[in-house]
Parts: sequence; C-alpha cells; structure tokens
Amino acid sequence: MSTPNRYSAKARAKAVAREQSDAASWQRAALFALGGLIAVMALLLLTGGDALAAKAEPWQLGLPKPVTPLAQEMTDFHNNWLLPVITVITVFVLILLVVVCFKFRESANPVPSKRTHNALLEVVWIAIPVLILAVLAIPSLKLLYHTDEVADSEMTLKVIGHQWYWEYQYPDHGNFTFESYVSARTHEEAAESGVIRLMDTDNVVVLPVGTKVRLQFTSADVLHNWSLSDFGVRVDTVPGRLNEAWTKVEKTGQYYGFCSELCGTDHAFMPISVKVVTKDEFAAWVAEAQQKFAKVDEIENPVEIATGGKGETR
Ligand SMILES: [Cu+2]
Repeated sequence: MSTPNRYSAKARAKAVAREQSDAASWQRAALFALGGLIAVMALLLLTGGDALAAKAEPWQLGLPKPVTPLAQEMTDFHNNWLLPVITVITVFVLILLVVVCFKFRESANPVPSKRTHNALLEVVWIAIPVLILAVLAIPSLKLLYHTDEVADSEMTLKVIGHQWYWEYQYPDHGNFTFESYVSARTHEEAAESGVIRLMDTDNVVVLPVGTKVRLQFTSADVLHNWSLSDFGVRVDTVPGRLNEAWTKVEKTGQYYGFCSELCGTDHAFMPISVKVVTKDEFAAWVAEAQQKFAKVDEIENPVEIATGGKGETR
C-alpha cells in the first residue's frame, strides 16, 4: 500500500527513519531470541532432560523419571499430548503476533481498517479450541480414572497429615504407626548429620517394590498434600475425609516428596521420604518396625480413618 499524499515529505522522512530504527531493533530482538534458543537447546543436550536420581538435580529439565505405571502414564500424556499441542499453539500465536507487529505497524499501515467482525473467523476461533479441549479430555479423563483404581491392592499405607509432620500407619502389617519429621532444617544441621536438608526425615516410609499399595490420606488438623512426583501421586489430606490413591513402584531406591498444600508456618519442613526395597528387605523391616513402633490401638487419641480389607473397593 502506498503512503497517502497528505503525508508531508518531513513526515515521510520521519517514518522512513523510524522504519530503519525499527528494523535494527527487530534484528537485535531476533538475535537475542536466537541466542536464548541456542542456550536452552545446549542446556537440554547437556542435562539430557533425564534425571537419574529420585531427587531434582541442579538445572534439571523435564519431569522426574517415572517409577510407577501411573507416573509413566502421566509423563506420556504430558510428552505425547500436552507438550506438542501447547508447542503448536504457542508457535502459532507467536507467528500471528510477529505478523501483526510487522504488517500493521503505523509506518506500513497508516490507515487502519475499520473492520470489527468476521463471522467465519469468530466461529473458527471458538470451534478449534473447543475441539482441542475435547480431544485432550479423552486421554486426560482416562488417566484420571486410572489414578482412582485402588482395587486389587496388596497392602495399605495410611498417611495422616499433621502440623507439621507426617504420620504413617501400616494396617496390614500389625497396624504399627510412626511419625516422620524433617531431619535437617539448616545447612549446618544437614552438614553435621550428612543428610539432605529439607528432604530427609528421621523415620522413613518403607514400601516393597512391585507391590500395588493402596494409599489412604487424611489429616489431623488442616489441609496438607502428600505429593511425590516420581510416583505420580499428589493427593490432599483433608480433616474428616478420606482420600485414596494407589502406587506400584517398579524400582527400588530412595524417593522424596513434599507437602504441597500451604498448611502453616512450618509447611516447608514436612518432607516425604520413601525407601522402596525388595520384598524380603520389606519383610525384615516390618519385623523390626513392629518391635520399634507402637500399634495404632496403643496410642492415645489416634486419628481414626476408615478401614477396609485388602483390595476392597469403595
Ligand atoms: Cu504443608
């Protein structure tokens, strides 16, 4: 489109100068973006986006390595569905923005169009997002339903949130119970005792490998959230209410999680530490734990939560 005649020579010269400086700043911005992209890709290559340990590493990218069927499904859903869709949408919107910035800038388009409606375009930009959400809903709901399938569990672990520690009960192994407090709050404490600050706990939850464990959650006081990314478990513990989930860890090792519901001043100091061991090691630990820890019916005012037999559905 040619610039209308009513623009004076001075105004035109100004527009040309502005265009040149615009072009220079665009070049700078493009170079900057390219540099950033290369840096991110280099970082991805260096870290491989693949953490081996069950705790986050500095500069780690990507989701934790899944060690349960649920975490695997969640990772697949994220990597195969959500990430491609969000990438396409983001790139598409970015291209639109760049086109708009270039094509309709004041100097190139001094007389803007006064169009306000386009029926076809409006239908399209509503229908396509609806379609995307409808397609994503299918694997999403399937996954959500799967997280709820606690039937056929081989054992139960009860998790009770407290301000500010976790309590665990093993109803199928003599109903013993113990509390789990953070081991080190400061760097000095951590260095002294050789533990990981804000992650290790005095008493560790022990679970057998390859065993479907029903997890039951409740709270003694306020909302907490038992969140362990490697397992794909993240469930609120709600006072007066029982929530359920399940897990089946396929790899022995030490795993860490955190309370993920703001629950008061010491919210940051109630980590979750789970050690997954072989079935034999678990049996040995149970025998020891039965001696070491009190039974639920022996303690004063235990937190009562619903009980059920093995593999019982709700
Ligand atoms: Cu909390």
